[in-house]
Formats: sequence, C-alpha cells, structure tokens
Amino acid sequence: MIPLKKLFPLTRLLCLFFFQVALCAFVSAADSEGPKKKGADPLRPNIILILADDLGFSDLGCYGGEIDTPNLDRLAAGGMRSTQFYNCGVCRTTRATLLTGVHPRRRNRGRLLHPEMLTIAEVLKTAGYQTSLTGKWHFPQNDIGFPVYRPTDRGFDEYFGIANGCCNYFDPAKAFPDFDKGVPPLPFLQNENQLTEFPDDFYATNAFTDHAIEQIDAFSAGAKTGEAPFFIHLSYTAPHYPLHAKPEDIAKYKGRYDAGYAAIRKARHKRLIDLGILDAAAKLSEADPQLGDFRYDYAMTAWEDVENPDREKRRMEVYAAMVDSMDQGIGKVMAALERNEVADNTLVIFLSDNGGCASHVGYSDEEQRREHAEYNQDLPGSVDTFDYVGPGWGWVQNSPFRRYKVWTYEAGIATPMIAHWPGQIDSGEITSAIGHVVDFMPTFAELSGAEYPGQRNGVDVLKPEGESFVSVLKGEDLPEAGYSRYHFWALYGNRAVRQGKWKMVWGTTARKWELYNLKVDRTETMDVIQKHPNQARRMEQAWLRWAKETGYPLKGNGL
Ligand SMILES: [Ca+2]
Repeated sequence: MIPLKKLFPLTRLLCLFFFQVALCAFVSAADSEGPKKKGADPLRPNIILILADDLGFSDLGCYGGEIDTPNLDRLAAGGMRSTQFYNCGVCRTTRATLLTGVHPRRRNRGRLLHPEMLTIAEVLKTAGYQTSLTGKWHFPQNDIGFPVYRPTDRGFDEYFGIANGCCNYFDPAKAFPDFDKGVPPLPFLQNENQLTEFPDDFYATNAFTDHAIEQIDAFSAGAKTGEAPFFIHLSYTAPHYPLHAKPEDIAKYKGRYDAGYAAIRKARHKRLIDLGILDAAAKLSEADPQLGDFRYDYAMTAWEDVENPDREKRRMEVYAAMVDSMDQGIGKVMAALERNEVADNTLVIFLSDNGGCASHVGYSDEEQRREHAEYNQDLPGSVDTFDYVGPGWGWVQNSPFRRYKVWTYEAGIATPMIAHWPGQIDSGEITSAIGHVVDFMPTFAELSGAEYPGQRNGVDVLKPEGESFVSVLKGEDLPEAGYSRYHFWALYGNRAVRQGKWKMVWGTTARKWELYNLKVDRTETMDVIQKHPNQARRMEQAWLRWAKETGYPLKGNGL
C-alpha cells in the first residue's frame, strides 16, 4: 500500500495543522478549567526513554545476542526494532544531541549544553508534561566535578543519579582506583543534593530502576486524566565499566563465553541475518589491525593467545549479568506501567548511547597494568574489583561491525532501538528507516503537541536539527525514510557522513576517507572510494560545511 504521506502530503499537513490547533485548544482549556475528561488522550502519550550505556549492537536477544533479555525481547516482539538507528559514538555527545535535538557545538572547553539550547524536558514542560531523569547525566562539569547545569536546572522536575560518567555500582562513594581516573567519587545527586552514603545492599542498576518506578507511581494520576502526561528518561549506567554485577546474575552466565571471541561473533552474525535485522549479503567483518597511536586502536589478541582465559571469560560473564540486571529492571518498569494502568498510552523507547567499549587499562603504561593487577586479585564482579571487558569482548559486543565506541564505523555509532506503544506501533515491526538521536526532540515535540519555543530565558535558541520519526513509528512504511538526509559524526578525530546507502568514514589513525555502500555492505568491508570519486567529493564537502557550522576542529583528536 502506498503510504498516505506520499499520496496526500498536503492533506496530511493540513490534518496535522488542525490537530495541533485542536490540541492547543485542549491544552488551553485544561490549563484554565482543569481536567476535561477521563482517560488519557491517545495522541499525547507518556514517554519513557531508556538509554543503556556502552551496550553493543548485538548484545540483546532480539538483536542476535546470547544474553538473556526477555523483557526487552518482549518489547521488541510487541513493537518496532530499527536496523539503522544511530547515536553519536560516545556518552557525552550522544546525550547532548539526544536531549537538545541539535548537534554538539564545541566551545567553552567543550561544554555541550549551552544557553541557546533547550532540552526535551524543557520543551515537553511547555506542553504540561511531568518530567524526571534517573541515572547518568554526564554534561561537562566544573573544576570540582559538579555539572555546570544540573538536570533540575534544565527542565527535569526530579533527578536521581550520577552527574558524571560512571561509578562503583555497589558503592558510588568509593574513590576511583589510581589506574583509572584516580579521583574521588564523582557527584551523585538527588535533585540538588549530593548523596555521599549508600545502603549496604545498594546496586546502581536496581536503584535507578526503583527511582523510575517511583516516578511512574507519582506521575500516573496526572497522566491518567490526560492533563499531565509524563516524560521519564531512564538513563542506566549499565553495562559501562567497572564490571560489577550481583553474584546470582553472574552465575547464570558461567560457561556461556567459553567458545571465545570469533565463535560468538560468528553466531551473532548468523542470528542477526535470521532475525531479519542484517541483510544476508553483509559479511562478518574481520578484526582491524592497529594503525596508530590512539587510545582505542588495538590489535586483537587471538582467543588461543589470551593470557588468563578464566579471567577473560569472567569479564564477559559479568558484562552479560549487568545487561541481564538492566533487563530485569525494565521488566519491573513495564509492570509498574501496567499496575498504574498507563501502559496502553505509554511510548517506551530503548537504545544505547554508543557501541561496545574497548577500554582496558595500561594500553601504554606498565605501571598502570601493575596497579590494575594488584587491585584486581579477585575475579571481576564485586565491589572491591574494578575491571573492563577489553578489546576482545568489546569487538564481540559490536558484532558484526568493525571497531568500537568512539569510532565512526558502524560499531561505534549504530545502536539497537526498540519502540513500544500498544495500539499505535504494530507488533514485530522491523524498520530500516535511517534514524538518529537528533530526531528525538522533533519526534517528542510532535507527539506532545509542544510548540518549540523560540527563546530560552530571553536568548534565541537553536532550531532542532533532526526530523520527527512519528510517521515511521505509526507504520506509514517508509523504507527509504531518511535517505535524502545527510547525517554527520565527529569525535576524537574520527569522522563520518552518511547519505542514503553511502557512508564515508575517516578513522583518526588511518587519516583518509573510505567510502562504503551500506545497502550491500553494512559491515564496511569493501572501500569503493576509488570507483566513486564524485560521490566522495560531494560527501566530504558536506562534512566540511557541517564541521564549520558546528565548530568541530579539523586538527587534533578533540571531542
Ligand atoms: Ca556510553
């Protein structure tokens, strides 16, 4: 069937206009006279945006992984999965772009949240939404580690979580080991107050789940009247390092990774094809060689050459347990929506902020390696350990793609994305429409009926730079959606630009453009730049214009 949008673009626009007018009238009436009707307006959904931290493309069961994720698999079965959804490749830029709807502007020591930017929470509040943030915030901080803006300064009614990058999952008050950041614990906030003591049974993933559920309980009464829907941003730190998980969850994965890196990558590649997420033509990519001196450029160790196989297997077992624990939490969040009778009118979205991470200690420092070994005499997992999955397992998490987090190959920037909204999104959908975290702002503004403000505190604001994907969610099947748009990436000297089937990638150590046709080569194994010089030149020019507009430095390896 030809989508309505293609047949009647003007009709659709007029409908949208009258819908907005009607909605404004409804909101105004609600403002002045209180709730007008029972039951939530199906056109103004509650929104729960769940963000995982450093989760690879193929970790979830519904994306070909061997980790047990029954709750996310259920969301996928009852909703939509995207095969081509993108983040910005690293925690901070993804969060900045996702929350503001504009690409990062690099100035003021790389601060990413500026006075002329609005957050989704600020915009949704203009439409009467209740808002909360749970978990990781990670906007740049001042000299003593506090964020320049707290979430409660930028539109969130409630906040509970870590203002910075990561923490000890069992005790966020514990200092970082010398071989890692070697700094005191980073601020953990409850609204504006810093928390410095945590209960004995604290585990960050559970605490974040519990806080999100408290917000669902607190917000649901207002949501059910249709007067005040909610926007809850549940920003887990899992499965970002340090590798900390509950013993009962770790035990479930004992032996699951004994086959080693290549065998598990191969199995994931096959399942992705069987699930219909990856085209059968996409080859499983090979390990990249080390090309230069960059923190995340590693030569892969073959599985048979791994020095301590028991420790190495345990790393991935703990990582899987961290994902498992997050999935259990998401199951509890879904149960809370049911209990509060708001599940039918809640859009739940899940994605990751960047690909699997290759971080490990002492990549160039013998002393760090020694300190790490002394600190980690026990196998990874407990409060007194601090370990990472390392390059081998990071590579597996990103199957079937090349490289890792902070790279602009698909491994760094492609994310699983699940959207679930009963009655509005068809069950079991898989979309290949190209989407990006910059699109959440216009999408949520459209769903909420919010009119995007022109100013914030008297300062003219930047306009959203993405496009709404409501039509994709509604199944107006647009397999080519997003194909005419350019998408850009830049971080740590890595660059990329995508338009339609074409993607150009510049690795910070190779320092040259490569061109891939993702329609037949999603895994970026065949550089065709010599065959298509004009296409490459157009894309390079577009990237350079974008870099200039957003202030990305062309020299150095800056964020
Ligand atoms: Ca991250």
